[in-house]
Order: sequence, then structure tokens, then C-alpha cells
Amino acid sequence: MLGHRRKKEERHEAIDPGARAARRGERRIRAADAPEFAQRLGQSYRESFALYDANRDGVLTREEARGSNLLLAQFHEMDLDRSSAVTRAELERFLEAMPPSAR
Ligand SMILES: [Ca+2]
Repeated sequence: MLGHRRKKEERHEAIDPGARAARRGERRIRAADAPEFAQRLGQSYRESFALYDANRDGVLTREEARGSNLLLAQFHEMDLDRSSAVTRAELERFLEAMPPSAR
């Protein structure tokens, strides 16, 4: 169980420079982390979506999103039809509405 949690943390750090900064014992993301963050934001959403879609049905419920600060914080914005679930299509439409640098 612990190993599983650690693996999840490692995957989370791989897509979240804020988590890496925290691991370094720093509260702030380094400037060098920021461009990568901007470029990989869309990818981060897609990877998080896949990671937290626990039953692998391609739909993210609020319950499933609860494990991800990123997904939970944006859940309402991503849930375009307010169905309390986010489809992959909704995720892509949400990402398309972001600045080009985020995709
Ligand atoms: Ca699901």
C-alpha cells in the first residue's frame, strides 16, 4: 500500500514542478521550472485525468478527482455541462480555451 502511494507521489512530482519544489524543501517553484510548467500544463491535465480515472471509463467523477489538487481545483471549470463528471471531450475543450502556451 505504501509503495503504491509512493509511486503515485513520484508520478505526481513528474508532472507538477510545485511538488518537486516541495520535495526540495522550497515553497516556491524555481524560474527554471516555470517554462516547463507552462508548456506541460495541458499534458499534466491529460496525465492526471488518466491517472485518477480510477475505473478507466474515460470519465472523471468528482470523487475520482479528489486525489488531485490540480483536477479538483479546476473540476467545476472542466465540467462544462455541469453533470458532476468530466469527459475526455470536456477536458480537451477546457484545454483548448487555455492560452496556446499551456497546450
Ligand atoms: Ca471514471
